[in-house]
Amino acid sequence: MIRFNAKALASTALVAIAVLGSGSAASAADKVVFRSADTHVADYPTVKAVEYMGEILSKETNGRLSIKVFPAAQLGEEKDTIEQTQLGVLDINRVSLVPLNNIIPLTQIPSLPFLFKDTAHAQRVLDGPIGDEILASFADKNLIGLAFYDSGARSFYNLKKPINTPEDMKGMKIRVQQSDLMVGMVRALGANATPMPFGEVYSGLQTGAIDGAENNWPSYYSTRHFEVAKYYSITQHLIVPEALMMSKKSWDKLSKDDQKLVRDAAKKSATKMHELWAAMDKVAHEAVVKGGSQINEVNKEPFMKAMAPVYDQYVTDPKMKDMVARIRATN
Ligand code: GTR
Repeated sequence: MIRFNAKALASTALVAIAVLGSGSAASAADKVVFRSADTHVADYPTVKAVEYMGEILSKETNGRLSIKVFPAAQLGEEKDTIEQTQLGVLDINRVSLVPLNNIIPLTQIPSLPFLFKDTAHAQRVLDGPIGDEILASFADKNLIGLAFYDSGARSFYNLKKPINTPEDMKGMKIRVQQSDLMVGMVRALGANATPMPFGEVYSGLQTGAIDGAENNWPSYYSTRHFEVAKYYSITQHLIVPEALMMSKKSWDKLSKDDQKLVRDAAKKSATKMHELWAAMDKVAHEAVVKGGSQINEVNKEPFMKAMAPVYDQYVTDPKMKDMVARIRATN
């Protein structure tokens, strides 16, 4: 968090620029610029949505509160920025829910394969009490869960051949996000799971360190992975949202009123994200088709069956079992 005072002004170029350009609505001493991280490039919907949240905050406080987003993993890969957020070095962070799996147990639930019927079902669950419970559990780990963002569905892609059945994946080296659950999920298919930061996947594919990975259309497209790994097989095994969160240290410095403003602005940005996501999903899908990706539909049943054991392996806690049952019972 950058708080504007004489000492900070003397030492930070960013502060000086912000004050010069800020107008006179809020006095320099009151201003707070939240630093926020994102692994995605500047025009990706997640980055735009957090910037939109900043615009709302700035408008509602006459420029007293605002957000500066650092895109393209400038501040590090998700595993590192999560730690920085816990420590209060970063104020806000937008990450996938998956790299939180090893830290916050309940984040594993929406990260389970084939749990949600479709993205609309996921949205209904996450916008309701179950979503609130998951976000509230962030506080045990020095984080404040603010909102979920759309992230479509993740499918496998690789540079060797179309995947039609789990057997096609036997022995393939598949990159996964840094989470034990993801390692278990890919191993259940008989493939070799390689946990790796997002930013290393492109070169991993190029050098053959990995044969494939899994992601939604926008990420497959924006990273240019589609140029190297041409075979995209629509398994849609994961419908896992993004998480928008704040450092508890930064949160605790805010007044109750400002905390409410931040929470409300985050929720509004999630609504904005629906629009941004729908548009980008379409653009990305069309672009990879045009770019020569070989896309195939798959029968999901054998994948569901092969991945089912991860539920017994990872959902052992009664609270988690209960949540899975409640999600399945949600229409
Ligand atoms: C994307 C997600 C990123 C990152 C990435 C990955 O879908 O938006 O935050 O987690 O996946 O696979 O690492």
